[in-house]
Amino acid sequence: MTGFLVLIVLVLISVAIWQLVKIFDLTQIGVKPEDNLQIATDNDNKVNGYLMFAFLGFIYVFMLFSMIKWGPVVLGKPASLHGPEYDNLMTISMVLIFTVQIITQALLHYFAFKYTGKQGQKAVYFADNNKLELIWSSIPAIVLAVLIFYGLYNWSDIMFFDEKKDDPIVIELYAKQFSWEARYSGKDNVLGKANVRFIEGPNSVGVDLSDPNAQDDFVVSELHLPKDRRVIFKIRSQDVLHSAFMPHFRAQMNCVPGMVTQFSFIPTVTTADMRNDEAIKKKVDNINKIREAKSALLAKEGKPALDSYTFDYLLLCNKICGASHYNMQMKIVVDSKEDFNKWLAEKSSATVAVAVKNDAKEKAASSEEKSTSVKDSSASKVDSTVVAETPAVK
Ligand SMILES: [Cu+2]
Repeated sequence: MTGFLVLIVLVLISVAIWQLVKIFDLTQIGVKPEDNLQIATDNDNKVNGYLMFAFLGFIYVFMLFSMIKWGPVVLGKPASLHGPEYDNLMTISMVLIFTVQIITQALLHYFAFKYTGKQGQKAVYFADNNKLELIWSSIPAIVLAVLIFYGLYNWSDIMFFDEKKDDPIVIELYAKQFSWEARYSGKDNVLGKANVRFIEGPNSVGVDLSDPNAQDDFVVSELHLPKDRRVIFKIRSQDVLHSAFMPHFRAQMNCVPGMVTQFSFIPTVTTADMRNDEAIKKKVDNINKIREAKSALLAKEGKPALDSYTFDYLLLCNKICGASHYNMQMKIVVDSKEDFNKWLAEKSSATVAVAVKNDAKEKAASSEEKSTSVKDSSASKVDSTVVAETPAVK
């Protein structure tokens, strides 16, 4: 692929040099018009006019082809309360763009054909026309203003919500190269303070264990959300800019080191219901067909087959944050209220504070065991310097 790109660049550079030489030739004094084949004849202009039409046909055909071929790849129905409004804005914008470009492309190419150059014909000098300018400035201005106001209205509707309504649950999303962790606020529904400097051992998101609110916090690597209940995400990053992207919920927010950003939505479709959705079923079948074909090829090479795919919501990173950015994802499960509460009760016992205490106990026990060994002191020193240096890594 790189070789092919280099080849194209070289060809384009040669064409550019060839054209520059031709222009240089034309500017030389003493060239007689009759030996100059570089000036376009009527026939050349006619050919160019028809080529314009051919190009118009090409872009229309390619547009239709793309819509039919890749149209089904777009996301299915939204799984959040604000999703349909968001999709509406997207649909209106796309319909407008399609309509305007179909008309303007046709006009542009038709006029290029109609007014092809003819020998001896001079262009009309046309300085300005206030009426025309008013029309082509005000129409786009009005249309764009309507779109922008509608977008702003949607944005504020999504971003400004009543934190006390809908019995919200607070969850922290912690981004780092190249994985996600989610911290639940536990029974008090208040997240304890956290700082990158507190990261050590099982305290992987840097919870401040002296904070009373942190005592019941727990960290998971699979995000569970309750259906029909508001979820407030508090988003942090350990190292670089990431972006928390939950496409099925039409949600995205930057994760910025050194600050907490926020996004909130109400999930409306459980994972089980989404798996039964006709459009999703079709997609899953399609993906599995591709995987089966690939597995058959792999089997020939004696390699293991690919797993079959089942639908899951995903939290993805949508900022190119490093080499393994593509693989920075976390599974999201939307549960019914009952299932979610069951899951929450199971997880609540495994809090960060307990994990840290257990870890400390284990360490103390193992260092007692090792105290007979001579190498022990140096080993634990190495360990503590690594931890001390971790926060400085940016
Ligand atoms: Cu990332």
